[in-house]
Amino acid sequence: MIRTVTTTPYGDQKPGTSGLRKKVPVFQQKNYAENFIQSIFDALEGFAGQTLVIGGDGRFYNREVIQIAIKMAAANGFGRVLVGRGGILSTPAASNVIRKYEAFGGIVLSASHNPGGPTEDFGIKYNIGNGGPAPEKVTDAIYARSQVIDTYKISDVADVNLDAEGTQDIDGMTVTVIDPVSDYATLMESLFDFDAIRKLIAGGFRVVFDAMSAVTGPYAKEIIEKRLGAPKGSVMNFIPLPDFGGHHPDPNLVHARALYETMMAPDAPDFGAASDGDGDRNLVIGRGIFITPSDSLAMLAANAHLAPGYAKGLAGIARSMPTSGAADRVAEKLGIGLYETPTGWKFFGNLLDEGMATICGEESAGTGSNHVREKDGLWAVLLWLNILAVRKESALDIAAKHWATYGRNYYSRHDYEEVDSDAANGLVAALRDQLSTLPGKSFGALKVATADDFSYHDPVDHSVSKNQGIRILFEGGSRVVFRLSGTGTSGATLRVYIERFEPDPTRHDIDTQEALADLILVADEIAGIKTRTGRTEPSVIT
Ligand code: VG1
Ligand code: CO
Repeated sequence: MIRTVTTTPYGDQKPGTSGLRKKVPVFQQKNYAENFIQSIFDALEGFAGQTLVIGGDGRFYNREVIQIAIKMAAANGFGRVLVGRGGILSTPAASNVIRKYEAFGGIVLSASHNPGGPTEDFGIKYNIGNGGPAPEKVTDAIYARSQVIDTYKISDVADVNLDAEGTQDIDGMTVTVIDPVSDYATLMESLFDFDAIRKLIAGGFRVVFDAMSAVTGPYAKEIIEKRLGAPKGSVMNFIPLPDFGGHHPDPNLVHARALYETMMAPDAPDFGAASDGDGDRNLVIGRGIFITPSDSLAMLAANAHLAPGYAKGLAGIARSMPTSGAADRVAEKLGIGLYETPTGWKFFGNLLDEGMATICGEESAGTGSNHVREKDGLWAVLLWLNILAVRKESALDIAAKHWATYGRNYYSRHDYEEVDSDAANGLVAALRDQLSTLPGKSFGALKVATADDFSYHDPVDHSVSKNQGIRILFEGGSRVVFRLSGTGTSGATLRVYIERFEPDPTRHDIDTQEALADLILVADEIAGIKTRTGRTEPSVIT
């Protein structure tokens, strides 16, 4: 039986960089999740009788919202729901399922790398039929609807059994519980030379993967241990836990410190990797070398043709604006297009759909390709393994040769988390005020060439996205970028991105923070970070 429930709007349901993210208690407010899900459906047209994919990263409150979403999909007239067993689907796996089964779209429940638990973070994101995050036009419509919503529709039925694969019927809609892993594993096998990687591993190459008690555990177990033959134990923390074991499932040098230490030890394995809460980010560390995500994008693009799925070469490379220019040099050498988009995977969708870009990446540990429409953590790890298997060189050697060929983009991001929102907004406003007067000014040896607030003109649908980050570019190619996070759930997070290009191979082994020291000081001088936020140092340096 379908019930129409009266409700009142919540003022704060504006999706950010990647969907709506809030603390669990916010989502637990009466009708909060229902309002947002109904707003999604109300913003869409033409889904009657169509398929909706539903899945999440398994965090606290995942199962409850999955039940709500299924019952609301039935009440709103979808014909079929595909849901991952246990309510699990990694973000890239959800994207694949949407594409493979030609679904109308999907609802992905995740707050990604943010911690989980009763007082931690939760999130809801809508993906469109190409498998990618809804573009701004759609998220704007969802938000607008959420501000006036007065009813939602839900089926009054018992909970669906999420733990048994198979098909059930609710109010005329079919619900099929699917294996969350197999379609994804099949896709990976179609892209990479599993035989070559198997041989590499059988020959004694040691790989470790830290699933961080998050969603990639079952995927990595199946692919890395079962299909590629890595010894049991190669995949660590492989059981998805609702609170990620109390950790941040954020694959960076702070939260995956243990993996980093392991990879820097004298008896380190050959290759280490980790993924985040929802499986779309990756951390890649070779023995004795951390590869920054920006460098990883460039190195993967330069070598992708060594994997069967990319043997024909790349059509183009896309990167988010704050991501380093390392990939630009690869695109230039390959003679292919390089596209610079705002932060957030949703901006890559059109470029991938149009065949303009094949590989995309963000400095925040996201890399992916046209195989799905999300960034994909395990995909990046497998592409690295495929390249290592073909080149038969260490990651360290591959990186050193890459820098010798293209030059090195020293790069770091400094995050100031949970700063006062007014202070953060004031800082950005003050930067904007300086944009016209900065060019030509000198700070020590650094002279500002240009300064602007990044605006993106989508070459496919011609939409314009303004205010996507303040860029200060110096003569010689160094730059600092400032923007506020759109994924945080308390206060504001200021991100400062710092980059310097070094063509000289004799200067490619400097410590990154040291190589960027003068720019870090100038960033503070221009933005007044310390005085405005009251912070003496960043909360996280990646
Ligand atoms: C961050 C990253 C961005 C990424 C987004 C979603 O956004 O900077 O590159 O696309 O998270 O990734 P922001 O607005 O906080 O800087 V995930 O893995 O959290 O879905
Ligand atoms: Co993520």
